Amino acid sequence: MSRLIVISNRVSAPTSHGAAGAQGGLSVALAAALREYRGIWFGWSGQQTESFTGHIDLQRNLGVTTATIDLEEQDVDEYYNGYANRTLWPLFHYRIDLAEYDRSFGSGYERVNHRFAETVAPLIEPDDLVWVHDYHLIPLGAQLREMGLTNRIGFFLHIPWPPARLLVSLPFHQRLVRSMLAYDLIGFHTEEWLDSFHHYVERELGGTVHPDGTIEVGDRRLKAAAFPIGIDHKEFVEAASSDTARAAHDRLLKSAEGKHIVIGVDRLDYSKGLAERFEGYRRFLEEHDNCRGQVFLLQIAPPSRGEVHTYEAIREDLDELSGRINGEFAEVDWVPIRYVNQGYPRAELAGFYRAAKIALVTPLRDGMNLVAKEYVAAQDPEDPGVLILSRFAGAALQLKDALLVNPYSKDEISDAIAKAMAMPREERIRRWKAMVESVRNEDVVWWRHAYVEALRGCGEGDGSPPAP
Ligand code: GDG
Repeated sequence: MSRLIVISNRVSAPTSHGAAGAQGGLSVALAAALREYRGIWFGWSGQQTESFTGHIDLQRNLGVTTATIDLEEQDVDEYYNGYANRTLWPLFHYRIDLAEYDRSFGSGYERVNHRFAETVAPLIEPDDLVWVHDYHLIPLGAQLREMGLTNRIGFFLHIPWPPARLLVSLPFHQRLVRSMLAYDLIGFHTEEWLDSFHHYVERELGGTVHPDGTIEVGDRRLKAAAFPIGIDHKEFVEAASSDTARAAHDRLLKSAEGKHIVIGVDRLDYSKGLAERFEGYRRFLEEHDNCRGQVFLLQIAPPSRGEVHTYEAIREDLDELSGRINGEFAEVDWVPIRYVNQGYPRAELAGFYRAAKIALVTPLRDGMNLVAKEYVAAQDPEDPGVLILSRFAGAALQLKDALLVNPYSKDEISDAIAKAMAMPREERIRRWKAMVESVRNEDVVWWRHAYVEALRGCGEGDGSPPAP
């Protein structure tokens, strides 16, 4: 069987104590894929050096080989903090107002992709399957082709693909998208992002999309398809019933003193709609004064990308907003929002999810959103909580039995909280059963098999993902 070479911006070597802090399920999932297919996980170490050396740090931990490189400070500023997180991230999340265009970002992005290509190419053997991840590395496939690689190379985008009308606001957008034609298979989370990609290819590149998912532009033929990522359901259910989870659950419930817990867990990021969520919750408190003192919002929001100014700004805004709401409504024995800027180990998180009667997962735009699926997985089947989910998260296409809301509407958020608080147990169970079936069936193991087998089949079969 061919080896799998996974390439992503950051690499997290697996540890025996599992993922802690703000590390998500994706790194656990990729490590599992590498164990299964053997191979190497290549990317940036997260460390900076004075000047780029190309030195590869090869390590083997718990059956996974990782190969990492350090980057220069200028690389990190222009490629990671710059083009990836100040240009592409906001634009792809429909925030053209926040997207910054700077010539040095674009050249830094190209340069680092080239550095990745040059250093990883010698590690790749002719039969290897190469799987490139996310918006940091869009042009990498084309750079590897320039170095003569003829392997099957796939790309997976973890964030939304924006509508063509937005994407054209990016300088050199055609150059970026044309570079993607070097891949054999491009994966998105949902049909919606896939449709937007098709639309761009037809409208801006004059390409053709065939009914079997093949895309043709000039003499290039490739596949694009939707592969909705899942969580490791089995692992998460186990984590939720561990002693650590039980202790976290009991600690939170004890401190709640009988009040309903509404939970939110998000990296501190403007795409997650935290300010809008707080405003929606404030509307709920205004409209349901009988519920004040009966409920509180626990918002866990570990900071991310602190080097980028907009992230500092959102942090300040949220500090202020949560403080204002608490000042406005708090009583001597009740605070409406517990706003926590730190990460917790996964098992503790699972315990918190289980203790919460309601989850507010209301991103303004999200490729998928794994928190929604983790919340569902962690519930007690006899007495599950209610998921309130943004209709603009990729997960909303699978979790149709959540209470779907427009995250920009305070009224919808407020009404959904009220509905969730009053929802009878039978209805909660019925909705949860429908949701957990998709979380269980379309889990991360299904996702990686579907993608890797489709990549392997490129040029042979029709490349479409197998049924779950
Ligand atoms: C990108 C896309 C897509 C959060 N706080 C803690 C913690 N987390 C974990 C969650 C979850 C992960 O972080 C967040 O995943 P999301 O999917 O919700 O969001 P992004 O980080 O934006 O991920 C997204 C994803 O890629 C995968 O393709 O779904 O749309 O934006 O796993 O649990 N984990 C721990 N402690 C915390 O305090 N341990």
